[in-house]
Amino acid sequence: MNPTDRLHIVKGSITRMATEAVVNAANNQLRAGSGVCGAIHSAAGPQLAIECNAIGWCDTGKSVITDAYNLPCKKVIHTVGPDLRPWAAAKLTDSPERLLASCYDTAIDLAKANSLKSIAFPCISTGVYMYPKAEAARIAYDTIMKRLTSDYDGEVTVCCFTDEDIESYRQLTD
Ligand code: AR6
Repeated sequence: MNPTDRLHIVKGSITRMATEAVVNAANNQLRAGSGVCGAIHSAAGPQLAIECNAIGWCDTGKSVITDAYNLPCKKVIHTVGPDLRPWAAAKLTDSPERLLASCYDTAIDLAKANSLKSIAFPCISTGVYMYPKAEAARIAYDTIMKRLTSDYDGEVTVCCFTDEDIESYRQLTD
């Protein structure tokens, strides 16, 4: 199948995705928060927080993998997007663009390393972390397409939650 046919843009909740891996928009401490993270933790059940606490930390732009517990997927890949809220953005160690691209890259790296043939991403950093949605969609799309055309032979789903997110991806794929 050609790479563009292996990218799917859908609207819905990430907790319903039956892909082998689902990506969580996490924080550095891997604590259950709001948004995607809150939805994933409540659908997975309390054991997910126990495993996340044992890992304890993930750098911004990096990813870690856990079991999925009560979720329909096999594994959850937790990635920490750049936080663009003014007090946090000043502390970033690299450009927001490179850090956001690295979230998608490191999550796909883990999917590959664990032989996971399908992965669903939410729109990382575009909620609490305030990354502008259109710009985040362009970075996500470019990074995912690069991997689909080079070394990842699985399927990638971008799971949009809002009409604005879907619109951002439509403009890129039309
Ligand atoms: N399924 C898919 N997408 C969703 C869902 C859902 N159930 N719920 C919200 N979104 P956010 P971030 C969309 O804030 O910006 C948390 O507290 C939402 O519309 O979840 O990376 C973490 O613990 C938005 O487009 O993640 C961190 O502290 C996108 O998901 C922090 O927020 C991302 O919004 C991470 O912030």
